[in-house]
Amino acid sequence: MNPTITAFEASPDRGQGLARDMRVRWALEEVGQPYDVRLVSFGELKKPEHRRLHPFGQIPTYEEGDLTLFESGAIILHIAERHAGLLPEDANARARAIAWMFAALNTVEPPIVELEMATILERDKNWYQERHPILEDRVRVRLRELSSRLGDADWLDGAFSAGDLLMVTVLRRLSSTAEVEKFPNLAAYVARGEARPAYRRAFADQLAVFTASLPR
Ligand code: GTB
Repeated sequence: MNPTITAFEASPDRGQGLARDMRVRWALEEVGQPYDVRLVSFGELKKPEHRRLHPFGQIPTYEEGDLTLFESGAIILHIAERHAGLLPEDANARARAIAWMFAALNTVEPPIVELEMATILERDKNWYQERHPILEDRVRVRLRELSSRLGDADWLDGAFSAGDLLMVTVLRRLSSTAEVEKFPNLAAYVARGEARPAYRRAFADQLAVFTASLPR
């Protein structure tokens, strides 16, 4: 039986692949695992039926037989551990790839989300003009460090891994800014991720949800 994931019925990004179901779709495409999608409204997210799957009332979730998971990182680690293609066989290389997964989610994503949230929710507050450049600086510090580590390599540690998959989706969250483009190697890294056939299939599938919602 195929696993089932949840995704927004109407994603605020209008199908630009910025919601976190995109990374799960991409991982499933990379390993060649077909999957089903259950679309949920914002109202349904907070209902008890959905909270039984996700305590915080969010997407994505993952159901496979009697296993239910939430948290995109945990879902991708689960997929990567059960299928070939997203984690190296060598134990040390595998541990390093998992470290990059954590780095994407715990070190690089938080300042990006903080900046994004402030831009969306705090624009009219009297502290915004002072706080915004501070948040931008925090993002730039991380991007500079990441750029320096990546250098002219294609991927963060050898072959493409779940660490790269997560890092690319995290960096894409800056797509409404010009921050990544200030680091040409990071811009090329994101473009390399986006060019992968599995990424393109995942992107097309989530975009189709938005396209289908448009009036005919
Ligand atoms: N840590 C969790 C994970 O990694 O799975 C975070 C999950 C999460 O934030 N889910 C969001 C959600 O369900 C969707 S992805 N939000 C609804 C709620 O909390 O009520 C965040 C997101 C949403 C939309 C855009 N966008 O449109 O650009 C980008 C990112």
